Amino acid sequence: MYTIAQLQQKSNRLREDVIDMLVHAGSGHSAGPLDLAEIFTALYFRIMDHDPKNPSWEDRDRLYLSCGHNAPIRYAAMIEAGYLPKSYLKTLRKLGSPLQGHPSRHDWKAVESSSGPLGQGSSVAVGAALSARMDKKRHWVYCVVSDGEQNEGQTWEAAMLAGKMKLHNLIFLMDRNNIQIDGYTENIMPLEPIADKYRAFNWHVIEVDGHNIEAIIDAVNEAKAVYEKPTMIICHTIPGKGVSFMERDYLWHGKPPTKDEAKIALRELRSMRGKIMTEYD
Ligand SMILES: Cc1ncc(C[n+]2csc(CCOP(=O)(O)OP(=O)(O)O)c2C)c(N)n1
Ligand SMILES: [Mg+2]
Repeated sequence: MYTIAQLQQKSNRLREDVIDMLVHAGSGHSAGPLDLAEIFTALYFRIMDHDPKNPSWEDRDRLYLSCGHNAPIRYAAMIEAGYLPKSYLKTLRKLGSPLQGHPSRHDWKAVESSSGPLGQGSSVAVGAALSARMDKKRHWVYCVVSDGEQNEGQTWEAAMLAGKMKLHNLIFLMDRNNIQIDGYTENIMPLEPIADKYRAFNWHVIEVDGHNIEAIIDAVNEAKAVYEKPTMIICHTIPGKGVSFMERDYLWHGKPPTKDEAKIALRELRSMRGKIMTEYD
C-alpha cells in the first residue's frame, strides 16, 4: 500500500502528465484537472476497489465524472494505474483515441459513462447506486462533481432522489474550487450555503481540504460508516493548483498552456517533488 507521502508525490506527478497531455492536445481544460489531482490519486490508488486489467469486473466500485471537461486528470490517474500504456497520454483529444476531450464510453469502455453535459453525471450515479442496492451488490458508487455544475437543475433532482432513497452506497466528491467558465461561482450564481443545502436534501455532508489526501481518505471512510444517507464530501481546492500563474484564475478554466507556459509549469511542478517528501514523511 502506498504511504500518504507517496500518494501526495503521485498526485504531483499526475499534474505533470496533465500539463503534457494538454500541451500536446493544444486545447482543453487546465484549472480543474490540476486541482483534482489529490482526489483522483486517493480514489484510484487507495479508496476504490478496481482492476485495471479487467475494467468491466462486475463488483468493481463505480466512479462517475459528472464534470466531464475535467477528464485529463481521470485519464492520467487511470493510465498511471495501468489501464493503458503511458504512450496514450499524448493522444488526448485526437481522432480515434480512447482519450476524448470529454469522457466517451463509446471510445473507451473503461470510463463508466460518457459525460460533459453538466449535471447529468449526478443522475447517472444516483441511478447506479439505486440499481446496485436493488441487485444487492456491495460495491460503492462515487461521483465527482464540480461547483459550477450545481447551477444545473438536474443536480438537485438527483440530490432529492438520493436523499429520499437513503442511498448510503453513494459518495459524491465536489470540486469546490470557486470558479466556473465565466468567473467566480459566488458572483455568477451564489452557491453558499452549499453544505446546508445538501443537508436539507438529507445528505451527510463533510468538508475537507481537497489537497490533503489523508483528509480525503478519512472522509470517505466516514461516509462509508454513515447509514441511510448519501454523502457529499465538499473538497475545497485551488483551481490550477501547483502552477503559480494558473492558480485561482478562472481564465484557465478552459485553455491549455502554450509550449513556453508548459515548460514553466513543469519546472514548478518538478521543484515540488523534494518538498512534498519532506512535508509528508
Ligand atoms: C449543461 C451544460 N451547460 C453548459 C456547459 C458548458 N460548460 C462547460 S464547463 C462549464 C463551467 C462549469 O463550472 P465548473 O465545472 O465549476 O468549472 P471548473 O471549476 O472545472 O473550471 C460550463 C458552463 C456544459 N458542459 N454543460
Ligand atoms: Mg469550479
